[in-house]
Parts: sequence; C-alpha cells; structure tokens
Amino acid sequence: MVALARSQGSQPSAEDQDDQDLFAADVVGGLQASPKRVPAKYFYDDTGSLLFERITDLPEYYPTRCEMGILRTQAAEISKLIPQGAALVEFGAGASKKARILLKAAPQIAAYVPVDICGEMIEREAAELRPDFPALKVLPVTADFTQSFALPEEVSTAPHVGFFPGSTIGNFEPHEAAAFLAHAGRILGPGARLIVGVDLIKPAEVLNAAYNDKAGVTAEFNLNLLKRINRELGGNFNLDCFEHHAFFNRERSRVEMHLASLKKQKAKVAGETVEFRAGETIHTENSYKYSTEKLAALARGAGWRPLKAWTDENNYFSIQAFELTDEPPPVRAAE
Ligand code: AVJ
Repeated sequence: MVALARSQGSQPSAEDQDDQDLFAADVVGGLQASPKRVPAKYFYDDTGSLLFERITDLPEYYPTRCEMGILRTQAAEISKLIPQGAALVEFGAGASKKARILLKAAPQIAAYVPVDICGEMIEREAAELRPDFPALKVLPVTADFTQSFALPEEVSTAPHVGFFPGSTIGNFEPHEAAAFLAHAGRILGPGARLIVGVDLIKPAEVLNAAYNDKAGVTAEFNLNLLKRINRELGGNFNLDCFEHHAFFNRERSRVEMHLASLKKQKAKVAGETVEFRAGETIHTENSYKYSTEKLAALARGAGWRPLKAWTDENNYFSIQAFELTDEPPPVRAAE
C-alpha cells in the first residue's frame, strides 16, 4: 500500500509514515533478536502479492487448487449451513475469488462484508462483485482483522457467518490461532457460524515440494522481502548472498521458510548494522499444518462447536465449519 502511494507520486500520509515506522521497528527488532526473524506479513508489498498469486498457480503448490476444488464440489453442502439472510464476513479478504464460489452457491446470503487492511483492494473487488450479484449488499470494511472492528450497522441483525479461507490461520502460532478464533467469535457474536480453510499434515515430500518449486517463484517471494527492506528501509542486503530455505518441521507441524546467509557478512538496515554468521538464517515464515481434530480442539477452546469438515480426495486440505456455542472467552492480558 505504501509502495503504491509512492509510485503514484503522492506525499506519504501520516498513516503511511506510521506503517513505515512499524515496519522499520519490526525488521530492526527481528534482526537484532536471536534467532533472527521478520514477520511474514511483510512479504506482501505489490511485488510480493503478485509473486504469491504466481505461487498459487504452481504445479507443486496444491493448497489453493485443493481449497477451490473443495469449495466447488461441496458448495451445496456448505450452503446448507448458511442461514437465510446471512452476512458473510471474510477475514483478510484480498481478492474475493473464494467468496464468489460461496456467494453463487448460497443465494440466501444477503450481505458480503470483506474485511482487509488494504481498503483500496477491497473497494476495487467490491466494485467488480456488485454487478455480478445485484441482490447482494457488498459492504467492505477497511481494518486489520486481527484487531477489533465493528461490523456495518446494516448487518447488525443478520445471522453472521465468518469466512477465513487460504489457511491464513496457519501463519499464526497455535496459541495465536486460538486467540484469533476467540476474537472472531467476539466480532461475529452469539449464534454465529465460521468457515475456515486449513492445510492438513501430509507427507514431507509433498510439503517440501510445495515450498521449493522448480521454477523458483517461492525463492523469489522469500528474497523479495530483502528487496523490500532495501527499498523501503534503506537496506543494503546483497540478494546474491542469501538463499531460500524451506522445509517441513514435523515435530512442530509447520513448514518453515528462512533466508540463509551464504557467508559471514554485515548488512545495514534503517541505520543499524546487522551481522550474519555463515549459514545463519532469518526466519521469515511459519505455515502450520493441522489435523482436522487439532483444529477442532483449538476451535472448541475458543467457544466454537465443530459442525462439519470436508477434504479433497488426497486429504491435503480441509474446509471446516463451526458454530459459536458459548460466549467466547474474555480477552486475556497476554493477547
Ligand atoms: C498464504 C500463508 C497460506 O503458508 O502456504 C506460500 C504463503 N508462503 N508459499 C502458505 C506462502 C510460501 C501461504 N499462505
């Protein structure tokens, strides 16, 4: 978003400046920590978002195809769990490709509420959705979906159905995922339903191939983080001196992505010097993989009762539906 504002030649706004300060603080803090790390959310500048789009088309990267396949084949079944007049609230909507499948299959949905930090993108998507679904109210909300936000007034009395596809939940630590599910419950309210897309545990070869594609797009996606740091934070990382590493850590049930330093070296970022040992890595992403049972257990702890789960023929990916039973647990100080 910041990059877009710049490329349009406009002055950075106060908000952009805050975003940029936070980016600098997160990167410097993460690179001074041991082991070194940078939050995965910073992958998604304009180039990173385009690279991720390309990843979803790669032959090795099964999650997007599997999830779309499940949504298409199970659309009628999923639709049965969506009440008449419902508002579908998508957390981190981005491009609404997956929501479109549900909206087509469930004409009883009265309103679609895409929630995303990038207001420009969801407004653009909304403008494309409206003519295709003339009876649907499309009510975008610009917000960080991990923070609290208000649903539009117009859907306050409608049944609420949350939608969180893409295994984005896998980017959270398990305790954060539990906290997010409780948070979603507080936003959606009593009686709500929730549809979550989650990547499943599977043979390591399949996972390792998905994050080490032959065409090298995932490597480019990972290294683009350093490019972004160089451009936006005045960094001087030499991209030829870092290498993409991705592997399934079965003990922790996650695919880890790292950038490994090919030699002992120093780099400057936001005025600070960071030193690397040969082989030292920057941990850039965790992508947790769940069993259906493990996710259901997390959800139960957050007040959600499992209703149904669907998978593809290989059991690679799952779509899971829940219903809010109890009041969600109160916010704890640690959250
Ligand atoms: C968008 C977080 C689901 O973890 O598979 C793809 C991001 N990283 N290839 C994932 C990603 C490397 C993706 N998520």
